[in-house]
Amino acid sequence: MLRSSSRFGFSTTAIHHGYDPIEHHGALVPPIYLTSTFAFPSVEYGAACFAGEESGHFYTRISNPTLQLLEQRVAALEAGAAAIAFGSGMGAITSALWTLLKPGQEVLADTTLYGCTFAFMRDGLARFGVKIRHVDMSNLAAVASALTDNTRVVYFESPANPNMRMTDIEAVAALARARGALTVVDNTYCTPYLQRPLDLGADVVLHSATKYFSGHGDVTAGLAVCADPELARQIRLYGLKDMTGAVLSPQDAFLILRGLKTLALRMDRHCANAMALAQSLQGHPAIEQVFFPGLSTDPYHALARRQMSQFGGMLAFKLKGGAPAGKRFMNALQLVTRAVSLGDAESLAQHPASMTHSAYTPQERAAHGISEGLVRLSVGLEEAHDVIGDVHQALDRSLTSACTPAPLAVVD
Ligand code: 3LM
Repeated sequence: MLRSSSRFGFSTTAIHHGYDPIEHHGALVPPIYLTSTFAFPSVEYGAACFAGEESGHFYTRISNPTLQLLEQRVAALEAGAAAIAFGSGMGAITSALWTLLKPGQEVLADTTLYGCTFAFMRDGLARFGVKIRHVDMSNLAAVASALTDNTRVVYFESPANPNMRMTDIEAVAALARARGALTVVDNTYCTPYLQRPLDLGADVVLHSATKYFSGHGDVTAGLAVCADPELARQIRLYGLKDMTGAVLSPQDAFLILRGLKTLALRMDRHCANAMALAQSLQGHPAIEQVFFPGLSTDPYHALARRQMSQFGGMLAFKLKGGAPAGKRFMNALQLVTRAVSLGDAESLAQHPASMTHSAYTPQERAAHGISEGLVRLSVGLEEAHDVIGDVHQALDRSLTSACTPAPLAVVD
């Protein structure tokens, strides 16, 4: 049965890697090991597990067969040596960074980050003596001069949440490596189906598996994937086991394993729908600028063509009428759901300044390129023409002053 991904394509790996039904009573679908603890055949064996001399499972906060299968599959999909599953994306981010950093060391982070990641660095890491500096990662000269001998971690998202700025992963990872720093990339927006940062020289890839990996908006989960198995071991044994305890439940691991089987199919549809919507928005009288790397006019288009296999399912735009027009637009939506998160079957719209990026102060948002009027869309799996129709009617209504929320349409 299939044990290694090297010979097989993305979906074959996502569906089969690491599991042989014949070893599990013929069960086609991997069983859920719904247990918090594991019996030891002898006290000596238990002691050897704790000493790291035996690789058996002994407590689900450290490892569990259902989580292990998920970890092996995601490591194979990201071309990593090992992965660790977590109870949320923030669990993955905090567990990895608490493990990698010591007081006195520095993180060099992109200017734009998901709001809670930014807050974790500003309020969490900084409080414990880690210095955080933000630099525009699309400016390679600025990155080179911002790196110091104390820089331990270079951290970014590409495309960045919410404004779709992009970073040249290969170039930044090479600069970081030359100064002895580790490159950590949040690959949530792309998934390994669209982009594989480890292949481009990154050291650690992080995911909110709550998003596309799950794909159905019914679970929170996270993953860290490392090029170096020793780094993965440290993140598991310090970051996960002792520092955050952000363990994933085996039932939720099962849901992510199920989501992975259709990831490629769903991403193709998300990408096609987002491209169709982005193209339809160009030149709309209500819109000042569309941010989507698939548009040939986008400043990151050439980089996206090089670094990603398609352009993703996320886009953002700025309305000419600023934040008030953005609110009118969002309240006029009838099919697209007003909600944070992304990567679900349903198209979702949110206002970063008051929602996902409200942890930034208004001054920080201005300095970090997150405009108050920006609207973000996670383009779902509905028929593209239905999403386009709803977004356009809401844009048309945003040009007038009506601001009462429209009830979501019941599709019958
Ligand atoms: C959101 N994002 O709507 P969890 N990394 C990235 C993310 O976008 C997120 C995380 C990590 C959103 C969540 S806002 C309250 C809702 C790029 C989450 C964190 O811990 O699984 O939510 O992942 O943009």
